Amino acid sequence: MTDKNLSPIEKIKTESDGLRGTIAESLQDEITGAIREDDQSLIKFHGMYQQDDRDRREERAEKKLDRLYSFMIRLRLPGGFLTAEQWIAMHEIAGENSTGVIKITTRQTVQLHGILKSKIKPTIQAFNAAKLDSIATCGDINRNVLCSAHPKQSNIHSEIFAYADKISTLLMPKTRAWYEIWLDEEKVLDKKEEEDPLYQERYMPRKFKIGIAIPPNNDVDVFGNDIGLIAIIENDKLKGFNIAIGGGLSTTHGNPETYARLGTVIGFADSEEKTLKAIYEILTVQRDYGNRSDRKLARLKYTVDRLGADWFKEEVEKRAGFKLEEARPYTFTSRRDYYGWEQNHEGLWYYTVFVENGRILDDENVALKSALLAVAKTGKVNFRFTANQKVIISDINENDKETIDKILRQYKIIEHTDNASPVRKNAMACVALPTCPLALAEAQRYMPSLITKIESLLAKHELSDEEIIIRMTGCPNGCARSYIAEIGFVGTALGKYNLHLGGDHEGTRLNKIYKESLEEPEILTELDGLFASFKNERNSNESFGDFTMRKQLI
Ligand code: SRM
Ligand code: SF4
Repeated sequence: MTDKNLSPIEKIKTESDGLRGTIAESLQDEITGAIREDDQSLIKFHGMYQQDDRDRREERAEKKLDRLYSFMIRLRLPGGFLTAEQWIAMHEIAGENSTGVIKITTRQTVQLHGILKSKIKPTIQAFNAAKLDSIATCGDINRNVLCSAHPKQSNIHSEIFAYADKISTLLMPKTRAWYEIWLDEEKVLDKKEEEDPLYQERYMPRKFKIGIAIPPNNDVDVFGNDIGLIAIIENDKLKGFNIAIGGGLSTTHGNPETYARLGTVIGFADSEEKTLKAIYEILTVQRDYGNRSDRKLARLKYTVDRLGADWFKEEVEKRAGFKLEEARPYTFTSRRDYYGWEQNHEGLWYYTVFVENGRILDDENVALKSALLAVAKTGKVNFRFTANQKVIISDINENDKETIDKILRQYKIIEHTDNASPVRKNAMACVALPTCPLALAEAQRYMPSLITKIESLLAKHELSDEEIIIRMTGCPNGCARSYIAEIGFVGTALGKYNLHLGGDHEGTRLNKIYKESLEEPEILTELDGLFASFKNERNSNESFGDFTMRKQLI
């Protein structure tokens, strides 16, 4: 590939002086709430996005005012774990510097929105004081590493969970830019200290995502990741991981070259050393062979399909110096969260809270944010985020369970969780409007009311107990993984959605477009008919997704 063909972001990365660019100067500029254009690409590697309030664009344009710029900051939380102390810090930071809403993402971490330029540095410094960072949570680099969240999932959950942190650490960039810019650390003078054999100066061709699943629950949607690790456990011993490559769930409307793809299992690694080495070399192969001219085709999935999964595997093995073994058998049966109280093998208690679309706030229905703060203040819990945008109050001793239960009852959290229907509990929507610049339609602001209407349809057909997985995204990028839902809504324009059908309960099948650009009345009419057929023609225990596939409705 000649330099001429490289996408403009490639030049920004290589000329950025280790991701510094002119971010420091951009921050000083008091004339605008924005930062310079090239720096907007670079701050992503620092875990931030420049955004503006899209609800207010028109009004501000009429008044000839600049857009209302602010920043979103995303934390790096491998496997989605926070201590009670960190929760309290995050609660305070959210209140002081952001919109106040703590947003759990589909990758087990937290985003704060609406942070003004002048508040970025104090926010990062406050996070750092709580031993939290936002390094590499965005940008062309390895992102937050997922791991099955529920400790009851396995007797060796903590051993497997530790891999999320190990992988995250292994794949961190070597530049000290984040520390220098946000924490005022002294500038690195000897550039050798920052030499980065993995990312070099060009970083990855595109974002890179890794998830670890602990069968039989695929709560992390492991096949939607660039690398998916499936833990193989025999007699309560971790034998190693099956490795899947090339998962990715984004498409672009009208661009047939783009597609969602589930990861391909290429083999098994039987030790920690081999697993980490294989992961590292998968990144180096993608770094060297990924498409750096067309960002739409730059994810690992396209490299794997262009060069072949067998070629890719051989190249990884050559670089790693060992061969992967044949993949071991495993079975996924679900990808749901276990709501309410659950206990793990050591007798510790866990309460999974229903959080609609991952938004933690106090609203007219429930004071979720205050409740979780009260729980954190007991100092007797940890917090774990799930890849389904929910939170688990975790690691509670038998003696402390009553105290936590009392707080949850006092704030009506138990009622709130118990009363949510199965379909609402399983649903996810991405952020979309008003902050996401790519949104074509609403998602998290609209999904709750649509679910209420879908609940009525399900009740009409006596299907209220069905665990149907419904997901919505405001554009085809797939942030709430709508392409692997049983019912997926993908925004095409304001108020319009493509309706996808046919995903399964285990996250092992992509859905397909059933009808394009439907408005709400059409969506409800379609679902009414589909639910009626499902009720009358389903096989026993058949899920809605399996039914739509068997009937070849798509
Ligand atoms: Fe995403 C871009 C939100 C998970 C695929 N995603 C964005 C941006 C940053 C918009 C932008 O580029 O300016 C959104 C910010 C909205 C906002 O205002 O907060 C955004 N993505 C999210 C989150 C917050 C959705 C949520 O409601 O939870 C998730 C944050 C995850 C995290 O903590 O790191 C989120 N994004 C995903 C996922 C799901 C996953 O990773 O399991 C996907 C599909 C899987 C995949 O990557 O293939 C996803 N986001 C994208 C893409 C398409 C990437 C591609 O391959 O083309 C974009 C657009 C881009 O990168 O150009 C995108
Ligand atoms: Fe924004 Fe689209 Fe992602 Fe939703 S799916 S958050 S609209 S980029």
